[in-house]
Amino acid sequence: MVELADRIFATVKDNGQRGAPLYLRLKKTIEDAVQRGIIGPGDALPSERDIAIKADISRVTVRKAVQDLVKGGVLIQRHGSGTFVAPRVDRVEQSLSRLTSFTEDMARRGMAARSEWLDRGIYPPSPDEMMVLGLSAKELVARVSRLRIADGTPLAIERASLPTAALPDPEAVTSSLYLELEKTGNRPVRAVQRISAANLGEADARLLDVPAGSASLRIERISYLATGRVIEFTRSIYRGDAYDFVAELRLGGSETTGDSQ
Ligand code: 16G
Repeated sequence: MVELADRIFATVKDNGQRGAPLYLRLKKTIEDAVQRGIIGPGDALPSERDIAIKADISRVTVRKAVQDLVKGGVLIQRHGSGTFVAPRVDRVEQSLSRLTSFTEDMARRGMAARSEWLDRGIYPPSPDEMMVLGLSAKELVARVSRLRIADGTPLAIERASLPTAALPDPEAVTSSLYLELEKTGNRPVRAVQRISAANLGEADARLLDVPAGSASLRIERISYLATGRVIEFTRSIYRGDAYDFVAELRLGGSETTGDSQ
């Protein structure tokens, strides 16, 4: 940080903002450095006195800039230990992939989402549920199964299983499962999906209002909390004629974005 600070702060008087008050120029210099990753979350800033010397400005000016940045959440001050670049919050929003709910997906398309209940309750877990959700045979699982309908058209059958710790009362779910999870801080922040093709059996075809044997997409979603705990294991069947999944791919990085339409 020592050499960096020298470089950053030496530019304060000359950072293309001639005429602006010095404290604003210092503020901008620090903001730019954070934005470009020159200084990152948790990095300590030099003392007020050091900044003043390096930037050749008064300590009062430094204090004003730093206080503004603390108010704006860019920096944090810890008593006795100094000033630091604030930790990044909302990591999820910075990610390229979008983890949205059915209700949100439909709202984005201007469609009204509703559900018909197929089942909801607390049950002993199946072997699959035990494995994926990390439950023991003595624990119970919350199940929420719905026919998902958009603007009157049945689009999907979704069978969600969750640990009862996350959803103690499946009856509490009204329009949106994710909304209910959000209320208790249990909305997932990451998910892995497996998509495969299948032909619809009689019962599922009847629910989705298509002929038996029609094409469908089978989707398994395993969702995680920020802590890494699995929070949702959902098996869905989407109508093949009414739903496309679009994935954006990028060269070189490890991140791809998945989006459903
Ligand atoms: C999506 C998810 C499903 C999740 C649901 C919550 C897929 C394939 N599945 O449909 O796992 O449970 O959203 O939606 O995208 P809700 O909050 O509207 O109930």
